[in-house]
Amino acid sequence: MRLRLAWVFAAVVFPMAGVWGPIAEGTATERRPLARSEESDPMNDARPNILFIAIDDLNDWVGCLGGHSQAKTPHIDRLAARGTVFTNAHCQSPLCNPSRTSLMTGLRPTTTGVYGLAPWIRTVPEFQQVVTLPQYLMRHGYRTTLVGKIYHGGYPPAHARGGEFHEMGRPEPGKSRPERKFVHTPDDHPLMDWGVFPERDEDHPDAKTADWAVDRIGQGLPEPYFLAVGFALPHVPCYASQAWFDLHPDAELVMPPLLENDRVDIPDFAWYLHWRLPEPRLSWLRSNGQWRPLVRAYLATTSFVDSQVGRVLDALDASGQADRTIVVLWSDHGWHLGEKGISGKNTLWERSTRVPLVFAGPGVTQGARCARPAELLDLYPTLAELCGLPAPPNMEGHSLVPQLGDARAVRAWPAITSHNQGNHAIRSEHWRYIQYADGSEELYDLESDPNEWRNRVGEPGLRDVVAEHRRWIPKRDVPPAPGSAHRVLTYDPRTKEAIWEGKPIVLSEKEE
Ligand SMILES: [Ca+2]
Repeated sequence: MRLRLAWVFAAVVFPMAGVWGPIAEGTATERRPLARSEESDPMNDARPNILFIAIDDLNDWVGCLGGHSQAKTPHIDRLAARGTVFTNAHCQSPLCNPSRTSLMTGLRPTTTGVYGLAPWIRTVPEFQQVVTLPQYLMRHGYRTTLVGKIYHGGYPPAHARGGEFHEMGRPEPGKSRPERKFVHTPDDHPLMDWGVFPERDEDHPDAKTADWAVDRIGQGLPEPYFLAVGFALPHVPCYASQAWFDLHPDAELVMPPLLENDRVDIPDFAWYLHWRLPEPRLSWLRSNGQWRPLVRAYLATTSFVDSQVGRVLDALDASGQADRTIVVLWSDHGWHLGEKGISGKNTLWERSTRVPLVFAGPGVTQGARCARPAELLDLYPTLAELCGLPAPPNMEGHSLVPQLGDARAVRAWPAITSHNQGNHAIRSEHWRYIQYADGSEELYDLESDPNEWRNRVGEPGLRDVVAEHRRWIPKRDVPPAPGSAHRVLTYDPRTKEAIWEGKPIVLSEKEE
């Protein structure tokens, strides 16, 4: 009982941190009838459907990206084989809410000021009327259906869903928590847990999400449709049944490459981006014998969520609609599993920013791999173009259609990731350049140093490289939007004071 109370308390204190948000409650669906104007487009018969699959906190540990030699993701890999996989795709923010807000609006976090786990974009005065991807598709006759985690933490709030989409699936709740946590991290945050649970795959909330999507596809969605299916794993808690752990035996586990003292050549400001987090540091994982179990659980839950992706893909194939359906699969950001001394996200390094991004279906080259930099906010204009719709206005991303036709097609832009005002990473094909709010910098040669172990920013021979990357720092770089909370960092260059979640940062209190 005490544990349950603790979890209720934590859910109140960390309302935006919940993996199983209000979406997962109840069995009904919320539906809105189609407006007449939405049905009148005579082109609708020719427009492809969109199956939009989101995975939470999945880094490049998938077979087709090769981020971990033991990743077992046969279903994502088969999707990649029948489409184009972007091997250099990056999130716009290394955190759920800002990354998803950016993807769904086509706007950078530095434009909206949405950097934290709050606010919901519609509460930001300037963006109350912003047209999201589902809304844009609705205006062009698409039936829009969402299930699982698409926006962060149950956004939009239940009272504010009108006009956002036609229907939101509310699958039967799965068994989301064991009786007792397996792992007790320093603050014992309810989400920081991993282990074998539940006993049966079908009881996991992600299986319920897949069930709902499979049923809906089987019933025959009115075409053209946009069906968004959002899975919660491998976001913590990393729970899956025994079979998925058996697929990744502890004795054979390959641990991620690690350089001791990796951070000696990194500015202190890098610590400020993830000053205090529920995700434990590597030092804690090691001293508590939890590093291997976490790596194993991440691989196991990734394999499990891959199997649920497979069920949805099978349902699409069985529907007879696959040849007129674009499938896009993405993750909102990556995850550290010990690299650079931490677990979790909230950094501007490759481990946090690199994401799986796969397109398949009409207009997409099969079996292609594109190494050009791609951004998640490219999805909105890309899907619009693939569907033959007019180019949506005010997009900050760029359509990937040229690369979906020819993976070698040149791309003029790097991928940019920002985390709170003033902190940016610029990822080109060859380099990663980072600039923090206090002006400190990093530069990595990803071709010779894929683990980003050697910060080369001070080398005289690389000044031109630094200058070329610096010019991509977003010109518009706004402070946090009203209502910002959770993971919010501000910096005052006059006083040199950094504030983390409302409290001044004192460097000597750094927790490594
Ligand atoms: Ca996430």
